[in-house]
Amino acid sequence: MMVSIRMENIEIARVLAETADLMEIAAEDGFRIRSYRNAASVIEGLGERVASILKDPGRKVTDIPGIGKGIAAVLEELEERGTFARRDELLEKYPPTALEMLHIQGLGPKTIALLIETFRISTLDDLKRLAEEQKIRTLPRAGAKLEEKILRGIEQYRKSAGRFLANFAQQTAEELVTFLGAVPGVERVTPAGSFRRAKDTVGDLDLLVTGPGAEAALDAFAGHTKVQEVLAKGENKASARFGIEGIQVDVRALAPEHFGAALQYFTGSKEHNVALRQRALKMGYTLNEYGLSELEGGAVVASATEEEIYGKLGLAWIPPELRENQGEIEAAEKGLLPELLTLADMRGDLHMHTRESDGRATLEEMAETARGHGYGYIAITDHSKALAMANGLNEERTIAFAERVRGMDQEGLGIRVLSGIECDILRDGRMDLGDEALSQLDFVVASVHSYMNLSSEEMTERYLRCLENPFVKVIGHPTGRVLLHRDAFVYNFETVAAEAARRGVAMEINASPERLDLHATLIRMAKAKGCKFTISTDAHHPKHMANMQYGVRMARRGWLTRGDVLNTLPYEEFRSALRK
Ligand code: DGT
Ligand code: CA
Ligand code: CA
Ligand code: ZN
Repeated sequence: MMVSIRMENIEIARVLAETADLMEIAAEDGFRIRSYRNAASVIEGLGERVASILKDPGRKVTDIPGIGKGIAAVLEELEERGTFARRDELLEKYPPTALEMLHIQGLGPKTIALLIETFRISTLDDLKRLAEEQKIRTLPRAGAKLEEKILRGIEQYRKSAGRFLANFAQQTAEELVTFLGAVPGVERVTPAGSFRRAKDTVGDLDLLVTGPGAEAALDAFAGHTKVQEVLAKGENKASARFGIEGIQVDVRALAPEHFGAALQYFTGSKEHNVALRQRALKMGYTLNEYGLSELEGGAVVASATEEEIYGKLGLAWIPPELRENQGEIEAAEKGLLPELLTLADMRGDLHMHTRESDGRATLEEMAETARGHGYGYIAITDHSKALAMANGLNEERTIAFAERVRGMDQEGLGIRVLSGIECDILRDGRMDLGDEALSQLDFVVASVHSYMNLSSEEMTERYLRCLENPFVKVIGHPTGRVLLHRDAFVYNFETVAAEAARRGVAMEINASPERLDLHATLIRMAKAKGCKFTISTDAHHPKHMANMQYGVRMARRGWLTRGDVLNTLPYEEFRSALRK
């Protein structure tokens, strides 16, 4: 018999996913690449070890859905020697940095292959130097633009490496809450940290476990099949890298009497906690993860719930989204915390795409899903013609499609459907569609999708000019940021927000987890300038409508109440609240 390596599923999944990335750089067949990625995700979630199935003569790995003959051969080879021929060949040809390079915005697999083959680079620093020394522009079809893009991309990548989007964190948190909750004797599993504060991205996940089974939960976690590497394990805490993506998860076991103090402490933010501790000291207390105690004598005065702790400090309980030391403690002291809006307040979704442009579903399917979310209305906002890549609509198609939307609205489907458009704002601030077409629509979202690197002056002018168009109701994803990939546009947001408020144009909070745009700071700034908001998902598929929760949480981080957000209103009131 052969010696066997007995790799864990998670290692196998990671190797397969990595190989798929390398195959992409090597420009291999897309179908094969997908089969590797698919196999990786199937194996990552498999309840049973691949190694055991391989060992059992009565069974075949090809019986696992998603595993074909090709992958089966790879799995056998992996089991025998921990790697396989195709992967070895790829690794010989491309340095490990190639995998990192795939994460750099603006660098496609083809360019990466060309760069590696031409310059034999092996690190990101090599690549950076090449771009700085302006050597990349000598490549076919490359130019100074690509060098700039690479430099920006590397900076962005280094800044965001090791952070994860909120929806990914949510998925992982839900999976682990279920898993740990099923350990006998576990009473409660509660996410804390930046995830609980609803930050747009999280560095790691922090989970708190209570109950007599809490310590056993740490063992179960460390032994979870999707754990890549246990980083630390003690009586009270286990940390590990989890899943193919390797997100760090910290699990802490607590006694129930400390739960409130621990939840408060590990929810953070650090800045909020520092301010709260100073307040405690001034009042003659100390505050740590075990409780709030008297400085003299050490008697514990509160520790089981957050409410008691905030209460003893003379404060109303502060929603986690506000805990950034941005005035929330003062507001809690004076009883001036806002009554934050909730997901249940939302009555419509006002930014979505259908097959008419680059969406994946029909008008009818989108409306049907929206009804399932309990909404009273939606706006259909496909792209305008400047986005040719997205099959954007010209004037003629806009008018014809609006006709179809109106027809549908009149069918009485139990949901009102507004005819709309996401109209591009051209470089000079004019709208991509003429007034005649725009005037026939119920709802115009104006968005920037091009010339994103204008000077601050030009970009500010561009937005101000766009606001002059009387048909514009909302500014879509107002800063253009793409989380972990692209920074916000640089312009004078305060000036634009003030002008939008003056003209009755609302600011969008784009709920897509890749954008979350506006973010909290700018939401508060816009609100201070008098702006109203919409929260919309920018759905390109019915399932994206479920992303509303992320937009609402961002709005909460921006201190918004129901009254600040137009699409919390019932249909008629909403229509009359829109810019005239
Ligand atoms: P992340 O993970 O980078 O997205 O951000 P957080 O806020 O989840 O940070 P993390 O995971 O390092 O710690 C979770 C919370 O625990 C943090 O928000 C506050 C608290 N904490 C952790 N370490 C310290 C510390 O050294 N001092 C204070 N005051 N609080 C801490
Ligand atoms: Ca964290
Ligand atoms: Ca942590
Ligand atoms: Zn857009």
